[in-house]
Amino acid sequence: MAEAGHRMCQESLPVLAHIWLVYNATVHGSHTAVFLFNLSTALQRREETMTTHHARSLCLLFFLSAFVILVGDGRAAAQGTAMKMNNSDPSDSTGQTRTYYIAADEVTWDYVPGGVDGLTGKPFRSVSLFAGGPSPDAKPVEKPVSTSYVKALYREYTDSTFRTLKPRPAEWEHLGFMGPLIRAEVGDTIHVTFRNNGSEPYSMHPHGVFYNKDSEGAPYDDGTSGADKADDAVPPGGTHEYIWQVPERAGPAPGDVNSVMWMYHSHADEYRDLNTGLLGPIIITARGQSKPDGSPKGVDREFVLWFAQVHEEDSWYVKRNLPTVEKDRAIPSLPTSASTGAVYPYFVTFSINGFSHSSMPLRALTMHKGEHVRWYLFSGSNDFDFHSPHWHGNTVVINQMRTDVTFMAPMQMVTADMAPDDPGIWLLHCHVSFHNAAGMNARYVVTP
Ligand SMILES: [Cu+2]
Repeated sequence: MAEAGHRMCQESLPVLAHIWLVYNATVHGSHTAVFLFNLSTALQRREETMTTHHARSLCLLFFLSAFVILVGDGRAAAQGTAMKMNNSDPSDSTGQTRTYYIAADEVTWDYVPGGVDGLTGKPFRSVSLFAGGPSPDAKPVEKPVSTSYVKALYREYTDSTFRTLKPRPAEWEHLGFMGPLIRAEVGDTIHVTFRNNGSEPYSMHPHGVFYNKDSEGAPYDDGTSGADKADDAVPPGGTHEYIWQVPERAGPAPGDVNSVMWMYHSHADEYRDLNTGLLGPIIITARGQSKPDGSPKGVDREFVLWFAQVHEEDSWYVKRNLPTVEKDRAIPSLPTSASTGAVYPYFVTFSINGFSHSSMPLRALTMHKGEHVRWYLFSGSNDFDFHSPHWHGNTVVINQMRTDVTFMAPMQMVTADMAPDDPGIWLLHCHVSFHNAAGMNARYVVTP
């Protein structure tokens, strides 16, 4: 038995040794390769020169060396993976400090600014059906309704006095009712001074970046107390400084393109705060991959789109916006004559960044043929915030795969790269037909 095993070892060793030689020459370089080459040569000459004792020693030596090298490789690989995938050492933040002054302000937002349906080019008919009387058999009546609501939105200021709003750059006009873009590169630190100008407690809770318990922006029993609770729900009139670090694990992983998008949102009362309008985007570029303006190298244009249904009846400002919502008994509206089973009254809005019915200005989604355009998409947080963004006219690459439709579960994020090659005015809409009919669409422009 031992002799048979020994013979098998002797016969297969030259082949194994050669495979091993090639692997190690590639991975470990010349020293290991030379050693294994000598070993392999010795094994090939086994018939002429080797005694059983020699062969046994070489066999043992071969497997020992293989074991030592493989264990070494495994440990190095594990360490490498850990560094790439889970480097959350905040002391790694040796880059820039990115400072932002952001307030939660109470402002009025119109879901159809300009009052024109961009798909038809005609004035948008903002009406809803209401119960015609106390009897369930009463004929419903149609009444005009407003597309404007008081909301709390994040807005950027120039400094800690919060006196001067920072103008939103033209290329970010498309953000609509979302808060300002927060940018950073791996290695940076983000400082946000947050002022709550609203009438309810609000916070800033980021996704993806590294934070300590005093910068998480969410109240729950996490075993902390004192200063670590000051971030949870900043009272009306209060201010809090959130510090978020940007280690490797907050940036692109090996399968990503050279930037990733996260969101920040209020999490004092997650359900109401999001329907009130408090959210915004964060874009992180890989280390060394930012242009001077912070945008990722090789990308000409970026767009962030939030596909969301917003339940205005769950906003903190429902009483101001819809003072008679229950008394009025709005009937769930059918977006088209063909749709059935409507479950949403008019104050559940379907929009992209707060723009319904293609009311987003065309200039805000304009790009040139041949540019490298990066789309960051994410979804709302309500029960049926499942969306299927679809681009007409051009295709995108997502996770190295080609498509023109993608899919998002609530608050899911997707990055899509496009090289537009087809000039025109193109539809970009949620492919859930009900959502599209209810207004979840926009148009983008590719210039020649
Ligand atoms: Cu949808």
